[in-house]
Amino acid sequence: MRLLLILLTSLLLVSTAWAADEAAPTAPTSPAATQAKLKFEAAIGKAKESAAAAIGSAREQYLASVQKAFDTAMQSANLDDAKWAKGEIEQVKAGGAASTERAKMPVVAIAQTRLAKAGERATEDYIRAVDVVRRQYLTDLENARRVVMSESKDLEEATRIGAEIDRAKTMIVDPALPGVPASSSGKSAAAYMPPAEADLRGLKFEWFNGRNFNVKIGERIDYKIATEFGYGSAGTGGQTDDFSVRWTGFMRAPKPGRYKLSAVADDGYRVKLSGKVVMESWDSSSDQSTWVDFTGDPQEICFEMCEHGAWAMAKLYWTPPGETDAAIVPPTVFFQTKEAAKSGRWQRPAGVGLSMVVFDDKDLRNQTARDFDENIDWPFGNCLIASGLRSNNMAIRWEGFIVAPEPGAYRLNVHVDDGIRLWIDRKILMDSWKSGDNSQAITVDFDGAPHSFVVEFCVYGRPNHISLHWTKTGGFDEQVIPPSAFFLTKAAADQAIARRKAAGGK
Ligand SMILES: [Ca+2]
Ligand SMILES: [Ca+2]
Repeated sequence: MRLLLILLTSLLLVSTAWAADEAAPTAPTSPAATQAKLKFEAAIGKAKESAAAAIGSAREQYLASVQKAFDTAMQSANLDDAKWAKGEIEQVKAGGAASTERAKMPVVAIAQTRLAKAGERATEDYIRAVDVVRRQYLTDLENARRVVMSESKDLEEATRIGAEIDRAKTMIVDPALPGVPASSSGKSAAAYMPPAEADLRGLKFEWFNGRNFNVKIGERIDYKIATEFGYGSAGTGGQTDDFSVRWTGFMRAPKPGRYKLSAVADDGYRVKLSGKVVMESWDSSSDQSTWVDFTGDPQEICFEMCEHGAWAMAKLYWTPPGETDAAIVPPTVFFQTKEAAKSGRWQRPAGVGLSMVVFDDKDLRNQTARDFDENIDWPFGNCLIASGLRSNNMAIRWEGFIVAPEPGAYRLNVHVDDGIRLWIDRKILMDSWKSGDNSQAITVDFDGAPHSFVVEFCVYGRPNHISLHWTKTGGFDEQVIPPSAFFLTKAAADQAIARRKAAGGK
């Protein structure tokens, strides 16, 4: 089967890449880094073994089904079928791929489907396992670098470890990477990730000029209802005042129960669940709350807000059953379709967004959570950023790559309270690690290429928020930097740029 071939090809690609790399002269040599690499390779080996075992047993089951079909064909003297089954058995036993053409014999056809599914599952499991292993390796390398910096103070070794960190970041997550070209047919583990078209997370987000949805200007997918437009527009082409926006889609609570659902927006808002208005404050920005019994079934949601003048924001937050603190309603509950919400399958396509690490302290020492984020836009105020994560005396680091929609000068500005640091291409461009409003702006000349991007943020007390915006000189007014600008890996960013070019975009 093609799926198996793809899996085997991708395993091969990864192992080849690492074998070739081991000879690289720039490999770190310190004991901690060496140990990290050994541990890493052992874990990768284990992930491969388990993928191979899953595939092996699926192939055994397939062979048994084909054997059964062969026996049946022989009994009924159906020589054509028997011949086909015999050839298939020989081919698979010799290590070859199963036939991709759908077999005429129903038993085999069913077995083919089952084998394809098993192959898909094994690949997904493998990719997930590699990602976990990679993250551990990165943590170990960071620690090794810290050891080198504090003990032997060997700067060359620290640089080598830094290079290894960079390499490990891109090498593992996505095997179709520089140095590991995707095969001519494009078959690689990356090909397994759900394509962007199949990504049904999030809500439809539309923006309009006029306070009452007068003229629709644009739409995109948004991943949570918590955004700080600030003094900017809701999206390209939109006005910065007298506008309105609407999020629509489906939500499914993580567990059934009675939730205290709350909302706020500047200047007004209206929240509908299954078509019924549950909160409305169209002429004022005051917070409202209501109790909602979520059953675990998907529910249609519509959040509308209007902006009159000056500053603008919107936020949907809740207190889940058994919790005492309110938190922003998390992205994992929102889906574009009812079917997707029903399945609850919330899987991010490979390589999009930013990695997001949450720390329990302002010095970014004690990591408490590791997640992904679509963009940097958290008007959390007195809410938790997520249930179970404290929101004072903490810090967050976002990391990934940023791509501008077109080359040119951009004004990057951040609305933040409290501390902020921002690097592009490892150069620190914002550095204000102190309490209070630290909103500031810089000008960046972007070309069309991906640039490495890191933001660190800390909170001294409450309330607090961070929202990263940009303005394209001669292009568009200030807006929240949308999710489409962020990628986890350079390879993913390069692929997206190539796709956009192919689609005729910029
Ligand atoms: Ca405004
Ligand atoms: Ca306003």
